[in-house]
Amino acid sequence: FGAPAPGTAHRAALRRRAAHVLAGNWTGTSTVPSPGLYPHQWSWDSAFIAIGLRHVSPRRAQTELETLLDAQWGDGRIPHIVFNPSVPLDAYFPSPDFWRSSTAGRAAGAPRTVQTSGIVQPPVHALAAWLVHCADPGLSRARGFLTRVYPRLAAWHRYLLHRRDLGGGGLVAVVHPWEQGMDNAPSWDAPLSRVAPAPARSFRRADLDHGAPEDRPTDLDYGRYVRLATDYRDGGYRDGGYRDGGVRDGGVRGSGGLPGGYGAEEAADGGYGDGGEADGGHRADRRRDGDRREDRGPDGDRRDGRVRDRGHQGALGQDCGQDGGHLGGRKRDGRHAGGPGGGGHGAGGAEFAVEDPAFNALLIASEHALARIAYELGATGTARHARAERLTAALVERLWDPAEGMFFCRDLRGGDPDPGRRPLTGALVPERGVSGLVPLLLPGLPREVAAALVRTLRGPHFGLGTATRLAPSYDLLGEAFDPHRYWRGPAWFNTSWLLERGLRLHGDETGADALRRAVLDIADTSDFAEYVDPYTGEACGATGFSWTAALTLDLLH
Ligand code: 9WN
Repeated sequence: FGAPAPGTAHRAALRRRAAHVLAGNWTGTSTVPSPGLYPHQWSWDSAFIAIGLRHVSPRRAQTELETLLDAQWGDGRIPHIVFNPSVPLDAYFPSPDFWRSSTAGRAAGAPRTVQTSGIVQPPVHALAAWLVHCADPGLSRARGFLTRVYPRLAAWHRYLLHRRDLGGGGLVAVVHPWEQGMDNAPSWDAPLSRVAPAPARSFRRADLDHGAPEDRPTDLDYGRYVRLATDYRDGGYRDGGYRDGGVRDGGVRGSGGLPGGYGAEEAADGGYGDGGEADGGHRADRRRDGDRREDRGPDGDRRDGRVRDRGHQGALGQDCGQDGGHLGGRKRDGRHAGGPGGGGHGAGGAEFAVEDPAFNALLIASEHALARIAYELGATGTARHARAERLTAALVERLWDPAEGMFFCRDLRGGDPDPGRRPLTGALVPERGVSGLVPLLLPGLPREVAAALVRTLRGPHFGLGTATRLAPSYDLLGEAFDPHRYWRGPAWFNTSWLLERGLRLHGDETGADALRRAVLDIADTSDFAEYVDPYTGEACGATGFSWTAALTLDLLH
């Protein structure tokens, strides 16, 4: 199963081809995941893309993230799609006229001119911003890149931690499978089964113009996706937790007084974390008007100046090279400290509310990155590292199953004898998905948890290095396993990249090197496929897929 390491000439050719894919998918301000299937900007795609693009053009990588952040909502959410107005409405479903962000999302502070979706995707952005900074710190400082993105990223994390802690245990819940990014993973089957599907005739699936039906989610899945998104939209994109007081509460603007000590910690980390300002729309409008000042952040000159004054001191202790680009405060062994913050409240109105291991692990990795960024900007960052460690403890407490040696999704509306009870405790969903292995990228995992994850990755359910070339998205032995259907078995390059980092972080250099070689080999032979058969590496879905090309570039470095 081991792929040979590519020679120098081969690596250079692969690098050129990957850069060529990204150049072809670049629109001038961001990169589309795939011109035919996904012709707009996607949130977590852009984060992965920026991580690779930084090796080709740090400037473009910064722009990629800035374009996305320009579409941030006033309540802090980063929408999962930013629509390109020059693309015909029927090129992708659901289109802007479905989401109606500027009207339905007005109370939540949706931008007035840029059209977006109203749901989110995994928070890989602070991690990406830090890695992009590290690619060219001089350029980054000269452009005030971190100074400008830091408040927006802080507002994004605050949105998730305040408005989306629907289970009251400190973790973030997704309210739609598209939010977690692994759309039709079998873990969603049970929670989705309670959702009445929208009639198939009420929408047209543009994805089937580009993808084989047997590689894509089913019509029944789509009916349920549409129903959930419609209900969320018709509720004004309001979130259900009791911390959700609307745009005008302390959620974005203020930083104090909320459960879990989030505000106090932000203050300790420099106090410039309130950058959402509930004016995502104004920012987007300004940008359209050509008033995008490269040298000034959305928070005005006062804060900008203050941060600049202290700007470069931070590089002394938490530089880009520390712990090989990993982002933890420190690698831990032994038991985790502290408990999850937050008081009890229910899943509000959300019909679908699931705590997912990968989504939360990426938030934690990004919180560590935000600590690094805060430090670079002159704060200590220690409170953010501490919060990341508390979130890691909550992740283990709520989603870890020691008998199975992996993390599972918690369906907040599942298995509860009394659906009216608050807080909802829900139940773990007994489906093994690759999402449950992604927390391996966390530095603060208890040692025995990391070791068990590596065993599970190599064991019969995922077979990495024994049965499979890349880890499948779902249990090889699971009833729903299908090696070609999207997130129900195929291997994906973003999850492989995350697992490669995790193996390396936890000391399995040999395993990480082998996985890296396999990713490079299969990206090459599959022509940068969207996803592949985990056994054979055969291409599925689109080719010339942006994050595949971008993460290839990163692994070539
Ligand atoms: C819905 C863009 C996105 C990825 C997701 C992937 C797929 C969209 C779709 O494509 O989802 O967001 O239409 O299927 O599942 O992870 O971000 O590449």
